[in-house]
Amino acid sequence: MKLYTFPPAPNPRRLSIFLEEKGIDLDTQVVDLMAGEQFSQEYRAINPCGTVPALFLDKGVLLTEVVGIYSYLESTFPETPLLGADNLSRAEILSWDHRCFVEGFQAVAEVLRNGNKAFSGRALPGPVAYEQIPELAVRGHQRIQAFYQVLDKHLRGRQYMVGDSFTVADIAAWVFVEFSGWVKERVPEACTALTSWCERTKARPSVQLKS
Ligand SMILES: N[C@@H](CCC(=O)N[C@@H](CS)C(=O)NCC(=O)O)C(=O)O
Repeated sequence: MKLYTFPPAPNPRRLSIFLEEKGIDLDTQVVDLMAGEQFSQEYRAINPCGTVPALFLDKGVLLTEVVGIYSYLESTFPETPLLGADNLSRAEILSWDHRCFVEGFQAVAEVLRNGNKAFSGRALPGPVAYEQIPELAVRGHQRIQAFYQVLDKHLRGRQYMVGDSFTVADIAAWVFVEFSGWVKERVPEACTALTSWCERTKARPSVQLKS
């Protein structure tokens, strides 16, 4: 199996933390998004979506969604479960992972991709050249603030996003908080539960940025 990725980008970062937590070492090729390598013919032949991460399996199947890659790797490498140990916890963990993606990541992406000339004609990732809608950048800032409040409320009285261990729900919430910094947002001081959780998460070896 071979992983195509660009570690600094948020979706690849979710996967890097997952791999680090589980101690999985994959054959990896970096697709440099800053250099536009996702648009190269060579990469498009592998992943027509032109996104990272992507996991090419020995069976000849390509997985292009983090959640699908998680699912495959969790079954293949069951040690250190990060998707929950029972049906109910898995359902809650995946629900939070999804909320973080939709309400958190997409809000940051709305700001980044609609409020920055570098993404002109590339307002969404992928092969279609979507134009920017500046109003989405304004709305994105509001959505980020709203999602900080959601996470803060949820984390009151909790050590982790779900249950009593670190899971992909914590990974998603953490990468959202990190990614929100890219658009100069930060967790408000009044969000004390979210801030304490961030302090605990920040101390984990798996989230340390590699130089
Ligand atoms: N739904 C995909 C999202 C993948 C995605 O949007 N990746 C971004 C990096 S975070 C990308 O490849 N962007 C390419 C581009 O901006 O051209 C997943 O779950 O991984």
